[in-house]
Amino acid sequence: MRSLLAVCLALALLRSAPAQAHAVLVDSTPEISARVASGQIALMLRYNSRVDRKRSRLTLIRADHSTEIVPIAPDGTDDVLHANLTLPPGSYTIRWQVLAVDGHITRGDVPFTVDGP
Ligand SMILES: [Cu+2]
Repeated sequence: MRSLLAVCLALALLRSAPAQAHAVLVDSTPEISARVASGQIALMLRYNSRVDRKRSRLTLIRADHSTEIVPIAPDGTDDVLHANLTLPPGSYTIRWQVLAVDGHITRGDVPFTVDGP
């Protein structure tokens, strides 16, 4: 009974969320247009609201336009996406697509450069 009440309360809160609650990127690692060292890169994307990790997608785009889906790590809070990349020097873009709690999908790009050792 207590958990049912909690679910109802959560639904009520969701419905009263403002219509403009779709996710906007507010911070990232690497930052947009940043230069990072080659090797392992801890990718982090932070949004202004919670996102549905299971219905969100990260795609790595290389300079030759080839692409690769980047697995989203399960850790972190609901407004953050984490992923681990190991990349040789070059120019890359992370294309993100996320589903926010208001049911709206937003997309964007984080371009960055990996420098040589
Ligand atoms: Cu929205």
